[in-house]
Amino acid sequence: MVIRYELQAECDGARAGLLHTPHGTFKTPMFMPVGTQATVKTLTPEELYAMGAQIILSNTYHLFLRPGEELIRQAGGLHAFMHWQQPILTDSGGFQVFSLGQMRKITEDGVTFRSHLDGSRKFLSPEVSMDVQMALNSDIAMAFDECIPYPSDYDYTSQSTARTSRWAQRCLQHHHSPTQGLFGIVQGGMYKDLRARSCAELVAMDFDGYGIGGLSVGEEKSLMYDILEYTVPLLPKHKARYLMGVGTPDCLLEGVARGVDMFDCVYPTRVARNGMAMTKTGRLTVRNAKYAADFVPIEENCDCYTCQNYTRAYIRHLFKAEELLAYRLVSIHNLHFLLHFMRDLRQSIVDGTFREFCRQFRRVYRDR
Ligand code: PRF
Ligand code: ZN
Repeated sequence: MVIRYELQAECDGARAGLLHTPHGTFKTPMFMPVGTQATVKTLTPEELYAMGAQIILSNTYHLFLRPGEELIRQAGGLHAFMHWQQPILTDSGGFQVFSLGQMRKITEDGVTFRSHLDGSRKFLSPEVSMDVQMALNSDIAMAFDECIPYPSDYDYTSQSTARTSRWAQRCLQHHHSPTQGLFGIVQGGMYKDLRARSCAELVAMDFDGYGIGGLSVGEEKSLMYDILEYTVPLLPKHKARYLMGVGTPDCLLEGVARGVDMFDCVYPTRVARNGMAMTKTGRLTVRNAKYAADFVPIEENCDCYTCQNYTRAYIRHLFKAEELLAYRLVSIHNLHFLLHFMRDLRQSIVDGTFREFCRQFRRVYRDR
């Protein structure tokens, strides 16, 4: 088996484990920084590694359109191409084609769409997605799915979820790589019976792990938590569960509390480039005028490179002047913050103090 999940500790529904991959082992629960274009924006792999990143995510959709998977195959795969020798997970394109592709048309066969780069006609299907991901040679490939928009009616959700299961079967049939695992993706929208059917069908196919898709698509957080709480227990205990596209501290904590092992999100790096820093008490908009003469770090007691060396006043100045260092400094802080947050979460599971950790977090963290 290429991918193996090892459960180490459980505490109040949360679990700590290890995920073994061809490029090494990482600790779960884990947050995966997003490197859409084969780079985590503004950061070098050395910097990522130093702040505790153990696995990153990249995107089939983007690399398929540019520079093309054949070029990356020629480079020796994605790890060599981007100079990151730790594990990589690639998303299948089944989300980006729906959020970025233009004039898309879904059939049983796959999705025809126009490239958001040059408008040219493209086609993605379970087979194409597997071929691209095998060429990239990521450690974990994701099945090609449809991420259903929210809200969607029962009938559409039912049809789409059934098709995602058929696509998952085709992915499994087409996938053949001794150096890459394959995760299925559960869909089913906000309907519990469809979630249950999706889980049953995918679990029967025996994937190496399971993505939980179709959440964090605009629904209320309470609804997401409810669907998640219903879905996770339907997945096998001895395989990893990955909540796709989730990355705010409160959602990470609630996901971990419900038994999720992996997460990814552009949130920490995207908001960083808008001048927003993540802290234990919530977000801090370092661009704000009130920080103009605030000569303290973004967050006291943060041992990231940014907080060790720069003040809010200086970083605000960089944003105002549109200096490139601004984006780097806040990206460094935000990823450091989130990766260390996950590390502390994990430790509390191992120590049996997860409930205390949650209570403490909920007391100080403000969403806005
Ligand atoms: N499917 C895939 N990627 C995703 C999602 C999904 O449903 C989501 C949903 N939040 C994020 N990324 N393939
Ligand atoms: Zn910091």
